[in-house]
Amino acid sequence: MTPTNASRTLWRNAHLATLAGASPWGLFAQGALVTAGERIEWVGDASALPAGLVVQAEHDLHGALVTPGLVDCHTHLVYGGQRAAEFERRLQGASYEQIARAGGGIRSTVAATRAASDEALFASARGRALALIAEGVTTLEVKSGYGLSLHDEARCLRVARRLGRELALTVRATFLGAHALAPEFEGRADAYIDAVCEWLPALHAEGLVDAVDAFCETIGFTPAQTRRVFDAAQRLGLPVKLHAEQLSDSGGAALAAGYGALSCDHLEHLGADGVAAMARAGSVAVLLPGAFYFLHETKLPPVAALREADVPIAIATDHNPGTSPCLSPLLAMNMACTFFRLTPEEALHGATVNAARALGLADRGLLAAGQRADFAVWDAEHPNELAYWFGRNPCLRVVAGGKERAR
Ligand code: DI6
Ligand code: FE
Repeated sequence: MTPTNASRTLWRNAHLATLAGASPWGLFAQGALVTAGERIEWVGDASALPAGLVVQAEHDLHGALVTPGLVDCHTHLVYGGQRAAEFERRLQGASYEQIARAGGGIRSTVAATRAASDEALFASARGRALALIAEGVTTLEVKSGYGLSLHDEARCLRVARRLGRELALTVRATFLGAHALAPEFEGRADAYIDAVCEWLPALHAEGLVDAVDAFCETIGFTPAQTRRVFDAAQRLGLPVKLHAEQLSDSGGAALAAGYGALSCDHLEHLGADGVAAMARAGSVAVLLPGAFYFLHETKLPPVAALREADVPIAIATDHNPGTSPCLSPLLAMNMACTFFRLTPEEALHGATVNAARALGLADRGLLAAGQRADFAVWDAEHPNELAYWFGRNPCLRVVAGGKERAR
């Protein structure tokens, strides 16, 4: 091992699911990990640990399962209020579209978000982030999209940045100004898109944007409007991703793939052309079973076609107050298996390495030398249990950037 100034820690007696290498799960039943500062320096079978290893700290994991830290690559974590009353209305027969068209839905959360103080937005988002971390999440994406003005979108993105700083986990901030039409722009969607495109350089200059997203849908924005947002992102060199084909097929995935999108998300109504375009572009398919479940959807995303085309599949919670008030990445993995028929191994890849890729992050999601030392320790005998239990949290410890998170 090369000399390092970073403090070195040995994690022994680990049942490793590295997700690296050719074997299923990348298992080492009697494994060990060596971390140096924020990175993994060595990982493998304990019998092969380098001779004469000098460490500053040592932890015995007593045979517990260790996986890469989970990556929740699609959340709308920062918002004011909640929408339990809308849930009740939907149970009485109103559809999500009807409520949205009547000015409820996203727009009601926009009003609550604008009315909330920075401190209140931070406090509620912090609580939600802690729930995700408690289930093994070490990297989190947070979208804006409930401010819908330059002032309020910036406030939400600053809260996302503050979450990353104060919770010592990686937060990727995605600008989703094109989430819904701001009330000030009623009947003037094109003018609103002009405004969104004007805000982006200012938000980017403040260091608030890692990627740009839009909601391309009959109740969202058209493909032509989405294109204008993506052109603005491209001018700044920012990567794009898209809420595409959630409620209907508007060709959004193929459009996004044309911009080299990191990911296309939802995708229940994705057709063969969209799959082929995503495969060519290397875009990740982010499946969001929480929203599928909570909206009682029945149209399944084309998982077999995505597999056939080698499109990487990721799984996320899509945490948001309207369609997926879910704070459990493990439940999302379970639902990806029960509803979408992913294998438990695909679900774990989907919540780790493929989710990292959906955020443009190549340094995490696997346990391998050189990767970030982000991992979770579980009370489980085999990694297939992570997608099996639901309503139980088997997470014992979370390590992010080599440091153990108090939980
Ligand atoms: N699709 C969704 O499922 C969420 N946003 C989106 O573009 C819903 C957001 C909400 O209803 O508040
Ligand atoms: Fe979403």
